[in-house]
Amino acid sequence: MALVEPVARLDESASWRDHAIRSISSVIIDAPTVRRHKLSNTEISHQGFVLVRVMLENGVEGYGEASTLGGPRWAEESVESIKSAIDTYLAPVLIGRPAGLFEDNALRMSKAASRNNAAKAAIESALFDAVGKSLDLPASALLGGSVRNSFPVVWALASGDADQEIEEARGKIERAEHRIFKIKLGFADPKSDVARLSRIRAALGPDVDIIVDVNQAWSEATAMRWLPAFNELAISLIEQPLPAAQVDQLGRIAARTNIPIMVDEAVFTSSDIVRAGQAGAGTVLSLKLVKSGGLLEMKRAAAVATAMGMELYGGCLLESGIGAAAHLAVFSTLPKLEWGTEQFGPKILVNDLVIAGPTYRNFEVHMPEGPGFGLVLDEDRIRSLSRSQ
Ligand code: MUC
Ligand code: MG
Repeated sequence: MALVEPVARLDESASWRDHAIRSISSVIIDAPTVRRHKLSNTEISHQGFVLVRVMLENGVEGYGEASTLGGPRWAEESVESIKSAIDTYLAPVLIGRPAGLFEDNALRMSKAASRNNAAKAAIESALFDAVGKSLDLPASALLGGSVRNSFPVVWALASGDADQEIEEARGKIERAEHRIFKIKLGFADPKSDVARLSRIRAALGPDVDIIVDVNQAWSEATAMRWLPAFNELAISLIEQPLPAAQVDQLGRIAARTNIPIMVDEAVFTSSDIVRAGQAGAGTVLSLKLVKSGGLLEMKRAAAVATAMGMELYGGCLLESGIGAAAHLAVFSTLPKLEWGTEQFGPKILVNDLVIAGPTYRNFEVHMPEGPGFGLVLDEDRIRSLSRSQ
């Protein structure tokens, strides 16, 4: 009860009225990628986003983005379902509310719709951006303040063609953009996957860090048979080899291998983290806004994982500079992010959706500077890639 009073009084104060949400709009964007990007269960040549704009009464606009991978394939949300959830259920419960009551706004969204995490995260991102800009503060300051501004950044090799992947990786190393590579597996049979991996390791040499992502494609038996080969290839991390629901089976695999296992699709909520931790299913967690459903919840997920003894990896779902900046704002506030981040999404797009956003140099991604997320949108590009309403 104690909380109700101050919140009610704040609602009436002039500055909270200035920060009240006047409108929330959303648009679907289809952005071409520089090459085909393959996962075990889908492949894309266009990335789908929903761009959210929140306008406050003071005239300040904040941006958020929901990313999907191959329609409702990587997770259950698609750009169409995200837009519909935002327009029909989530925006109406927030209009007129003070944008900076982040927790209260998140509660309202959870009451209006269960799950729909990407949709909620896109709105909450736009709220943080708008309030940060209104207060002339970076969004990270509203999340506890940054402890770092740049991060070692992973690149994913995902064409399935070893020659192309070797050339792509060499280019990234030469330009000092990336020297940690995540190789997508599971779209070919395990024997071909291991052969492809061996060719890449031989070509790139022993000093390059290689992690693999199987995107749930293997059974426990397949993992038992093929994971030992990864030791010889000096693979440093194995991401989500088994189906998301098979947490106990993943625990048994983790107990048998010397290489750390990272849980991705298996873990969306904090309860999932506890369950995975108890089953010994993973020693590393991939953090993503589309899983947590918001910036605050992603921070909580990081804390729960750390308490369960897991290390943290800054995941992505191929966001543009808009979603990448929102992730980096949260990652920058985490006391530990042992595995860096894979926020390379802006670079897989033929053209990013921002003119000012994250930058890539010295093998790191650098957070944009400035109030909110520090973004300047490429409005012409966005217009040309937006679906007609
Ligand atoms: C995933 O499963 O990790 C992130 C990078 C990438 O290539 O795919 C995504 C999703
Ligand atoms: Mg993954």
